[in-house]
Amino acid sequence: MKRIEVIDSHTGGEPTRLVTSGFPELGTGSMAERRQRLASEHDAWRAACILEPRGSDVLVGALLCTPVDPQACAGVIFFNNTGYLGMCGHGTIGLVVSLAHLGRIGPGVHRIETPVGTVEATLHADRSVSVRNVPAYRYRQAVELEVPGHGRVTGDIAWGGNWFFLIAEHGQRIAGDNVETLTAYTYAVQQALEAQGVRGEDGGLIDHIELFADDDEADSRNFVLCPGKAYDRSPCGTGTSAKLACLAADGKLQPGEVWRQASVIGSQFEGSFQWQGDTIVPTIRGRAHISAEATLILEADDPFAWGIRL
Ligand code: PYC
Repeated sequence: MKRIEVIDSHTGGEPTRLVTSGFPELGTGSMAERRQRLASEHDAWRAACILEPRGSDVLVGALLCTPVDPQACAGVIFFNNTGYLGMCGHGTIGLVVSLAHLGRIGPGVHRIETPVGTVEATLHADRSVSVRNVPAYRYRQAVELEVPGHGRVTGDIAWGGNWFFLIAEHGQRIAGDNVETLTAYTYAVQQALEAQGVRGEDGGLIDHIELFADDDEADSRNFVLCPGKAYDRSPCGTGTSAKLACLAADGKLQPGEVWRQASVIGSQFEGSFQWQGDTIVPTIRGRAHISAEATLILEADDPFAWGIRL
């Protein structure tokens, strides 16, 4: 029998499962190197933790690691139902609140190492968390794409810690009672990007699709399709970072100005940025809540101990 200790939280409705112990040892390399080792040698542990029957498509995993730099409070590797993420904004907010719940950190500024760089998280006195993300930028503007069944779609490609295709003109209704249609539409866009070889600057797969609409209570409402086909219940920290990069590039938001981004279920993040050369440094602020402290158990004779893989 194997045991994995986890803390579950949700950030604006989007769940994070923080693994505090039980995964195999990954060595002392950078988070990018350890992510590579986890993916190539121990991927079954990701599946056991995230896939049914213990997890679900919506869940994002966060493996807590000892950081390389002793000044950092933690290292983290994010993963989901299909693989691994670069950064994860809602997951970082969940991580910080979980570490505070465990009594490992208090209010203040904390450095966290991720596979795509170090981020700085501030736990505020009111328990909200701001994350100073890795630099974000718009790579291509107004990219035209032929999407089977939907015709021509135009969007921007931007990096916010993951690669995003951001679409403003989509003709879709962004509402909680329309997520099946939104999922089908954004999945068709994601498939078209992949089929037509449209990628991020480093050749990275554009695996997050983001749609925007006006919102009565925020500056914008979004729908974000994540890799693995689940939609983000939160406004998506890396997606909001990518949005800020596009707003900055268009001169529609000034440094330090606050942008309120709502999700399709109505939860909100506040975002702002500072210029750093041609890129921006986004800061995303939101709240997370603890939902469980648990031990996952993998029984030796359980045929689905390592997850249901269809
Ligand atoms: O908040 O950055 C985020 C995120 C990425 C995937 C799901 N959430």
